[in-house]
Parts: sequence; C-alpha cells; structure tokens
Amino acid sequence: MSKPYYITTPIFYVNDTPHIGHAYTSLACDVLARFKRLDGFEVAFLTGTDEHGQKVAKSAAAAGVDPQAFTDKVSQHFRDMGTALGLTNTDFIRTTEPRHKRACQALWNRLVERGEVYLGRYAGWYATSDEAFYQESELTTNAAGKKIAPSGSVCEWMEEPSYFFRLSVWGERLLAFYDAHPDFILPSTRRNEVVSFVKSGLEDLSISRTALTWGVPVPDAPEHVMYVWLDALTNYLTALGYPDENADRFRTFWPADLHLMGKDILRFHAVYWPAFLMAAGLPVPQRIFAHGWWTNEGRKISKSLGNVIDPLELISTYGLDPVRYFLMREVPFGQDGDFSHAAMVRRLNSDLANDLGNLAQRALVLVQRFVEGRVPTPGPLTEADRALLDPAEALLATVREALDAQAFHKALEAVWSVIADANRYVDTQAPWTLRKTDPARLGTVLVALIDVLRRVGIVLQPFMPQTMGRLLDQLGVPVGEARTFAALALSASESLPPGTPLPPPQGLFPRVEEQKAEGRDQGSEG
Ligand code: ME8
Repeated sequence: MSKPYYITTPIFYVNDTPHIGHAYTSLACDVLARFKRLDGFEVAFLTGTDEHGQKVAKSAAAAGVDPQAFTDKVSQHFRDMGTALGLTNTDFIRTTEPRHKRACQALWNRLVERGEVYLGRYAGWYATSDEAFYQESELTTNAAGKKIAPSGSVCEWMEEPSYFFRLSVWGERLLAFYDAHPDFILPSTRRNEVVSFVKSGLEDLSISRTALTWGVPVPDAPEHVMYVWLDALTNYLTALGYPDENADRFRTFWPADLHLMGKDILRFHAVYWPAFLMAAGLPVPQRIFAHGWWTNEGRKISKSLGNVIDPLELISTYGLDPVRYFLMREVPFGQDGDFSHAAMVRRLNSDLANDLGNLAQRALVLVQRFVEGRVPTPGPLTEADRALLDPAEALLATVREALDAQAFHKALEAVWSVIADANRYVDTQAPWTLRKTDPARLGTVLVALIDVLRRVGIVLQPFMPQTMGRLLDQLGVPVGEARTFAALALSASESLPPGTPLPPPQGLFPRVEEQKAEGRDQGSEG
C-alpha cells in the first residue's frame, strides 16, 4: 500500500492573468508531486481558481460582464497555464462549483454548532486588493491621506452587519500548536513573524459581508455572503469530498501534507486556517511553506507597470524544462528573487548545456565510437570509480531530504555536484587514451558514466520530465518501473546489462544565444 501525499497551490484570483509568480508556486508543487509519485507515494495535487469576493466582482464589473461569465473565461487561462507548464495536478477546483458551495456551508454550520460564530457589526479597515481586514495600528497614511496596508494596498473604511468568528480565543492554542510542531510553518524566519503576530493578540474575524452578493450565501442568512478567505481556504477540503468525511479521498488525504504559497498570504494559511479547522474539530495540515517574491529587474511585477512576465512566452523562448529548472534553481526557495533574461541565459548555458548536456554527450559519443554503441562489461572498481559512484548512489537520499524541507535549490546543487564530479572523472580517466592502453578499463569507466547519468536522469525527472525522458531513452532505460526511484537500488549491471544497444546520442540542451537576453531585459522595463 502506497503512502498518501496531499499537496496544494493557492487557488488564484481570476482578476489577473497568470504570470511567473503563479507559475512558480504551481511548478514547485508539481516537482514535489512528481517526486513523491516516483518515490512510491499516492499523490493528490490540487490547484484551481478563487472566484468570489469583491476584488473579482469589481474586475467583472470593469470588464462589463456578469461575474460568472467573467470567471469562466479567466479560470480557463489558469487551466491553460497548467497544461503549458506540464502540471500533473489531480484536480482543478473552482470556488463557483456546487461541490464547493456545499462544503463551505457545511463548514459554516459546523462552526455555528460549536459556538464559534456570532452576529455583530464590522467597523474597520478593508483592502479589497488583498481581501483583508487590517488593524489601525498596521496602517500608514500616504501623501493623498489614504490609509495603506503593509502590502501597499489602499484600505477603505467599512461598516456593515457581519458574522464574526471567535478568533480571539484561539491565540493561545495556536501558539501551543506552533510550539509543538516547529516545522508547521517554514521557512523559520516566516514562522517567527507569524508567532509575533499571534502573540500581539488576535481580534475576532469578520467572516461575512452584506455589501456584496458575489459569494457563497451564509446558511439561513442569505443577505450575507461568506468572507472570501473562509470560502477560499475551504477549497482544500472540498476537493477531498468534504463534508463527506467518510469519503475515501477525505480519509486518505486529509490532513494535507503541504500547503505551498507565496509569503503574501501566509497569515491566512498559518493563522486563520488552522484556527478554523481546530474550531471545526478537524485535523490541521502538516506544513505551510511560504516562498519568496519574484520581482522583474528589481521592480514589483504588476499589470499597471506593464512588466508582467508571461510564463507562456518564457516557455516558447527557452523551452519548458529549462524554465522549470531555472525557477527551481536560481533562487534559494523561500527567498525573494529577481528575474532577468540575462540570468536565465547564463544559467541555462552553464548548468544545462555545459555541465549536464556535455556530460551526456561526451559519455554517449564515446560509447558509440569506442564500444560499438553497446553497454560494455565493467571490470573491478578502483578508488576513483568509488569516489564518483558513492555520492551518485547517495543522491536520492540527499535529494529526498532537501525536498522534504522544500529546499529545491539544495536538491539541484547536490545533483550538480555529482555532474561536476563526473565531468572531472572523464577528464582524469581520459577514456580516449584507455581505448588503446587498457580496453578493459575503458569498459569500467564508460559503465560508471552511464550509471551516473542514469541516476541523475531518474532523480531529475520531477524537475525536467521531458528532457530526462529523452536522456533515459538514450541510456536504454525502459519506460516504467526502471525509471522510478525503486530502480535506483539496482547496480549498474542489474539495471543495464552489458550488451544493451544504445541509440546514437542527440543533444539535450542547445546553447542559448546571449543575444536572446539582450534587449529583452531593457524591453521589459518599459
Ligand atoms: O492570494 N512572486 O490569490 P492570488 C512569487 N486567491 N509568487 C507570486 C507572485 C510573485 N511576484 N505573484 C503571485 C490569492 N504569486 C488567493 C489565494 S488560497 C486559499 C487563496 C503567487 O491570485 C504566490 O503563490 O493573489 C502567491 O501566494 C499567489 O500567487 C497569490 O495569488
């Protein structure tokens, strides 16, 4: 029986077109989902769109269309982005679906039954672009006299009847929970921010609006619609069949293993969400990870600045796998990152074309030229061979540990350290000389190289599925079991019997011309 693993992206607001930021979170989840599958887990991977609330209602009104028609159209753009990115999500949720309304209303009723909700009146600050309430003490005043949230969004004063969730009574229990689960919020710097926010004292949370009709109606009080964040967070339960807690999917996959998101929405996931769940008597997710923020050439990415980086355009310029690699490698996961085409070209040329691409090409060309295109028979291993093979054999464990901490960059660093070892090994072993001086030793060296490439190819599949598929084809590794992590337990001769014919090699990663970057970076500033 395989172990379950449930991973989610945020559900994205349909007021915007998908950009590099949305692609980033989605790709990180996809890498983890693919990794866990190859590692023998049964994976549920959820993404989707957040379609209610004032922000979406305003965008629909501005576009002059009915909100449902508007969300139908924009939600499709996010699905299309997923297809272009090669996402392997197992579900795509839209919060305007009937299954979701049912789940939200059931969760609401549960909170009411448990005495967690009361009717009152909200009077305070609200930022529509964040769909968030702010306390006066968090705000600053800009030159025009407007109140500004820490996110930079403009706040408006709002007063209306509202249902409240008794968040104020959950502070101590949240702190005790964070204490007992030190890895619940990662990275730890972000965890500290959340802890101090909770320690500063929580106020009850307004969870319904009357000034708005675009939302899930509150049961028995249809003049209220639910606060969009209560509605949105519930999506993680809806997709598993909630409120049917006996549904197979729910029993198998709840609580989630990982909710992954940007740092902008950590508070909702790390404070409100566990409080709602605890209040409803439901288990709390295992981990909330908040990654950093991408800027474009040092500037905030926004439609109004006209500097949005379109993932589809990146893919058509550089190819899908290089884009996937760059985003997971360039910035230590958790930190902020600045995008530039120059950095992209540099990295693709050095890591992919030079290091990995060259290694594969060198080794496979030698096999064609010197041993008739067949896997040779290895002889006894030397110290130099072990120095190459030991870290390559340990790679899966190293990568697994890094990915279990969402350290994508560390996982890739470990793989590239093996690739660098292998390139040095080719230089020091000089197989072109061995051909004449010691043909038996040549066989050993080539088999060691093929085995390192096989290991690298298998471990990198979650990051670059298409290209690593092609590499494994060229190494004669059959599709299926032989490409899963279980196959990494096999030795070189168990996995690729001597005599196996290998097809003529084809380059994996073409070099990107430097000119591709030139002009683009300036161009995106305009
Ligand atoms: O917040 N850099 O949706 P949203 C990195 N609907 N990541 C970025 C980014 C950037 N510049 N811009 C966006 C919402 N993201 C809610 C979520 S979940 C129950 C509800 C990514 O469309 C990042 O994952 O504003 C961020 O958290 C998310 O998009 C915000 O998406």
